Amino acid sequence: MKKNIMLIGSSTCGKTTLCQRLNGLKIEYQKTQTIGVINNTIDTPGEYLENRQLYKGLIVTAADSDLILFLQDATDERFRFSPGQAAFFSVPVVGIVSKIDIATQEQIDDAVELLELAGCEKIFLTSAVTGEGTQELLSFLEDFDEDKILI
Ligand SMILES: Nc1nc2c(ncn2[C@@H]2O[C@H](COP(=O)(O)OP(=O)(O)OP(=O)(O)O)[C@@H](O)[C@H]2O)c(=O)[nH]1
Ligand SMILES: [Mg+2]
Repeated sequence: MKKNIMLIGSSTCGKTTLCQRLNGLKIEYQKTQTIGVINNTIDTPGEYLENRQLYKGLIVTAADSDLILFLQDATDERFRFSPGQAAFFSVPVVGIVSKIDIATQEQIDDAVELLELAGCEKIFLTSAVTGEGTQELLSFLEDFDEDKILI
């Protein structure tokens, strides 16, 4: 991946695990305490989305990103993104439904609908644990060109 990708989502939605998967690293649980970079991937703590005071940290960090991923855990009934939130960022925003290995079809469909409402231009269904859907995402990231329309 040559572009800088930033991951945003609630605590425990699977951002760090997906970062590990995308970068070919060992999958191991590690609570994210602060914004960190793994190769070209910018991992953020869930609290930055959940806490209004910290949210501006995401906006500032997004300036170094070429693409943003909004992650939603399909099994999580809380949805922290607001309608049209993707428009706050000046780069394209792609939606990721995470944990599809333990979600029902209904939960996955609901997560897709909510990410569309948040303004995501394209949505991937993934499991960072089984690897389902991550190859499609990786291929997309490899080919991503911010000058081209996503869909
Ligand atoms: N079943 C399943 N579990 C997952 C998946 N992705 C992450 N998890 C689990 O969810 C828990 C939280 O994952 P993290 O990747 O640390 O979540 P995070 O979004 O980085 O969380 P914060 O750092 O707190 O913001 C861990 O126990 C992971 O093993 C997935 O695709 N499927
Ligand atoms: Mg994390």
